[in-house]
Amino acid sequence: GKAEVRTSLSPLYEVISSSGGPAVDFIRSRVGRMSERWTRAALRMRQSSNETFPTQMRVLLYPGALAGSVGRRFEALVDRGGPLGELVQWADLGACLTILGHNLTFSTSRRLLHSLIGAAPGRGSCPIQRPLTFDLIYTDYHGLAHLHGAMGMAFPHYQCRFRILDSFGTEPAFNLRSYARSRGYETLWGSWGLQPLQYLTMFPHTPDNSFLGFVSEEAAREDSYRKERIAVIYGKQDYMWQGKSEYVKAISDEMETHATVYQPPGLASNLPGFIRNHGLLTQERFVQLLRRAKVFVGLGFPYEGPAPIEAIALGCVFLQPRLHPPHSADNNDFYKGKPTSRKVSSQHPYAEEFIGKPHVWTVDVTNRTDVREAARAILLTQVKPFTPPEFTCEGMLERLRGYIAHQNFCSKSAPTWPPESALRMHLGPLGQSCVSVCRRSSLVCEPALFHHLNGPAAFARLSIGCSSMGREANHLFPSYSPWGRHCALQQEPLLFSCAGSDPSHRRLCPCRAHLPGQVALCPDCL
Ligand code: U2F
Repeated sequence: GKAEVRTSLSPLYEVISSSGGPAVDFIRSRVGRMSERWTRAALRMRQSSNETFPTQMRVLLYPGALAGSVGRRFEALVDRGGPLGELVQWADLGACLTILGHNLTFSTSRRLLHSLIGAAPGRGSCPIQRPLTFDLIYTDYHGLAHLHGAMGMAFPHYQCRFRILDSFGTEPAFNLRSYARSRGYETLWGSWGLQPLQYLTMFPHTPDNSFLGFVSEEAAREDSYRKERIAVIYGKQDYMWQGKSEYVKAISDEMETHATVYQPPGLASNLPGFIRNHGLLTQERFVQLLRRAKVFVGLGFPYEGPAPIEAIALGCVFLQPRLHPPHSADNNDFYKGKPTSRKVSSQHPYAEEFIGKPHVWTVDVTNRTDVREAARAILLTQVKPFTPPEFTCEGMLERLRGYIAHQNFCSKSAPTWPPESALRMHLGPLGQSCVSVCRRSSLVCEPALFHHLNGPAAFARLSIGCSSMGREANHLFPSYSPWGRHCALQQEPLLFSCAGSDPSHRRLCPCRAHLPGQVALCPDCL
């Protein structure tokens, strides 16, 4: 069948209502709260697009983090200040796919997963693999292991249909098991050997992965002038406040300070007396609080969550700690074991780099004077609500529709999207990754274009005289090494990497332009 844009989310309610638990409750209530916005976006999409309908996909949504024993632990934390960012994404992904007209199945049960995709009991000890009835399976790293268990031998055959929700991203060097093992990139989560673009991130971290994102809040017209002298501290659990009392005090000297920290029943609060704690709020009431607030104050953790984007969308200024030296898997327990070498220079690098002032202030929070001055200056500035286009319903619909139409990881040939005409080739300076090389020219690194510059012709086009030319599996290639004028090509397509950098290599980078406020898509590529 054809995938026709829907203007109602009721097919989604039907598939998610069957399973229970606080996590699914959160997803359901978020979908309900935002359904009008999705409907409006769908109506606009119907009006504006005159293109032919794409094929309707049979899609399985399987959030593995909510299944089995991991799921029970996750569920127990939902109402106690545990992570909700992943649930935000699952809710929005479900809504987006429903609007785009696809056919959804949703499950958080391992048993159901087995009956949906597992091998049927065959004769004797030999199970029979049934053909997979889903075109696409969205899951996460936990779910990947469950799929592996359920599919057995058929797993490699079908893995090209998987899409992995992976908040912080997976860089190519960590993704290919043999390479990771021999080069010291082996981690707890990586090493599944999927195509790096099959991993979907919460923010546009490294373009080696596909940016999925979520949908932020929408400001009402009156939000920008309804502001009170209120700060809301970002931190749902006690431990996030540790070592931050000076910082919080400096802010509360300037304005009324609120919090939404989970308070276990019967236990005395550890929060300072001047904090007005609401306890953990429903998302609806949390958003109402942000509408009144002038400042949203980051404590340093959680990293890279949705809440700052929501706060900025509701007209708050986000005040956050600079992390110096930057946090990464090398020096930080949270990032340890995550398949990325990314260095995080503040609590929310996306907010810092892609949004910035006047909406985002990144300060040294150990410096009381800096904090006080920032707080005072913020109180004196008028700031309008701001939502990057890529975090609206329209933005997410456009992006996901593009991915579903054009990303095909089951084809054996090199990717054809985006087209070669989008390629802007750059030779970076020593030590820089293609992520930063392209960004410096206001472009974005596009891993699907690497294969066009992985040959001697590319070096010639840049007028580089190579004294020697080699081919090797190395996540820094293609690149040029000025010592000995050595040119190196990539042998293993899975190792094409935007993120890779090294002091002795000049990377050859496939950059492309992007739509304003939508890094995932290039102009003329849809
Ligand atoms: C991130 O997870 P978090 O859940 O900690 O991210 P937040 O930005 O704190 O908030 C997620 C949602 O929780 C909502 C709020 C956000 O959409 O509207 N909320 C709420 O409903 N009630 C409240 O009182 C306060 C907030 C990230 F998303 C994960 O990927 C990471 O694992 C985690 C750790 O870094 O951080």
